[in-house]
Amino acid sequence: MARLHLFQVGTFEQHGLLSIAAVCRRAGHEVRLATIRNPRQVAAAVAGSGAAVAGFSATTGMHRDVLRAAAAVKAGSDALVVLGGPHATACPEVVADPGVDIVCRGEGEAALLDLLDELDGRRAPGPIANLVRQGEPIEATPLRAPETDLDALPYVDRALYHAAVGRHGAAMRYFLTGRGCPFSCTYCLGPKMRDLFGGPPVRQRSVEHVLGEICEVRERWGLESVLLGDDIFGLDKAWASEFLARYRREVGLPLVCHLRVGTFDRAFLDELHGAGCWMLSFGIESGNDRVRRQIMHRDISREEIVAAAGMVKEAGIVLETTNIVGLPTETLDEAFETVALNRDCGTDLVSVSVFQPYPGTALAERAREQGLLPEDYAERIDRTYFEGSPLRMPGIVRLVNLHKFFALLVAHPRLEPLVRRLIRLRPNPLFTLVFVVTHGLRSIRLYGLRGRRLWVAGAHWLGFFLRGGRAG
Ligand code: B12
Ligand code: SF4
Repeated sequence: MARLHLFQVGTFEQHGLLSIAAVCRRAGHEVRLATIRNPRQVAAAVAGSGAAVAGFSATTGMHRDVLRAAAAVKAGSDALVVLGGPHATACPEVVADPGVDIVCRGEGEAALLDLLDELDGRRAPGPIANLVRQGEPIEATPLRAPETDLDALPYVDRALYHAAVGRHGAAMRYFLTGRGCPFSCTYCLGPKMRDLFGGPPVRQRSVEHVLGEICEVRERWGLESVLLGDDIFGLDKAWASEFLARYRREVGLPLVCHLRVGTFDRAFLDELHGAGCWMLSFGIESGNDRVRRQIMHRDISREEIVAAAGMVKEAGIVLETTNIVGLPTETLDEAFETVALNRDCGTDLVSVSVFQPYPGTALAERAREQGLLPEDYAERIDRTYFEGSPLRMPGIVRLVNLHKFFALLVAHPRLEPLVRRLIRLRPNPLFTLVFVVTHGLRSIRLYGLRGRRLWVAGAHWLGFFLRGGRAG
């Protein structure tokens, strides 16, 4: 038995880490999980547990905090530090960081299990697919195909999560019915993963496996509503019909999911609604055809988006739309078209991000070639996509400011002349406050927050504001 200590940023259920934990525990290894509060606490936890491996997960932006914690672990123990997650996959050269011993590219369940087995003497030492060790050439590391039989993986280890993070009541819980997406939006890491690892673009769990997990969670910890976190829910309509019919009978709890325009019709929405789906989201992303089609590679027309929104509303489902502003070469007027399209769609909840050029994505690469990004742009990416932009292009400050007023403008179009004047000013705490209040109200509605959970969320958003719009 080898000992593994995993660390996560924030309190959200990180299914990547929890899946790794479940696989390693099933094989008989000892696994602990903690949230990263500060480097000293992390180093003390590893030293205190006698872990042979400390595992961290990082998205680009969060990686700086994670690397600081990793460095403290290296300074205070003999544990091997392994870094995984989207940042490690897209930027494996981070293995040269003094705080890191090994980087995991792509899926980590089988790779980390091989490493623990090696340390435990159950496996002969040697190269492990997906794991890049410090000092070894990145290109020499073999990559393994993603797991196609997702039913072979155990349910994510929520017991470990609850022990580390607490229960947070029986609120909305997050489930994944599959992995992957067949589309190729230029700002997303999904297409890069497909290029690197191959395999089928979408891998689906069986209906039985997903329902089994939902029912287990309901019995063990209580459950009020279900969030299906797949990139796009129900691409396989036969699968989705069977799932929704059984979900309605066997679970019957309120449901939220994410769709993509062009992958559903009214009949599917009726099935969703019948199963308890009260809210769904889809991406508008940009209201301007040039930006949406040429820059983002989203081959969806304005008319299709408006028609899809109409169908969602006719089906009696609350509509959330996701949007991005501040894309490379986007103009202010083009971004205002995104505001207008949200209004035309009658969006109930508006979610909006400032574009971040995640390394490995096609759009980051193009922006770099166009001279819109500094060489070290990955180090300038925010922890969240709610703050600034590393892009160097005329008008970017106004676009970043518009982000803060976006949801307000969708609801109150008469404010547009005022907002057009205000966004000429420098970014300031008042603009952040406008965003925090509008976004906070959205979260309250989305998660049905009340009582203690409302206070916790309020404290989170107040903290976000006091830190000047920076998370964590
Ligand atoms: C659901 C989701 C969220 C959820 C939960 C995130 C979470 N960490 O679980 C929420 C809403 C909280 C969220 C927030 C954010 N997210 Co998000 N999110 C996703 C989404 C849609 C699914 C994640 C998921 O559960 N995947 C399934 C699991 C099984 O895969 P996985 O997490 O990648 O884990 C596997 C491997 O990466 C690896 N691995 C992961 N960690 C480790 C650790 C070790 C030690 C090892 C060995 C291996 C390993 O093994 C895992 C199992 O195979 C992805 C897109 C996607 N399809 O992956 C984006 C994505 C991960 N998110 C992204 C971003 C940018 C964010 C935010 C920064 C945005 C924001 N506004 O703040 C935050 C940051 C949160 C954080 N604390 O780091 C980007 C990351 C891009 C990048 N290059 O870093 C992605 C890839 C989407 C994109 N734009 O392309 N997100
Ligand atoms: S549809 Fe969503 S998950 Fe799929 S490539 Fe586009 S942004 Fe990524």
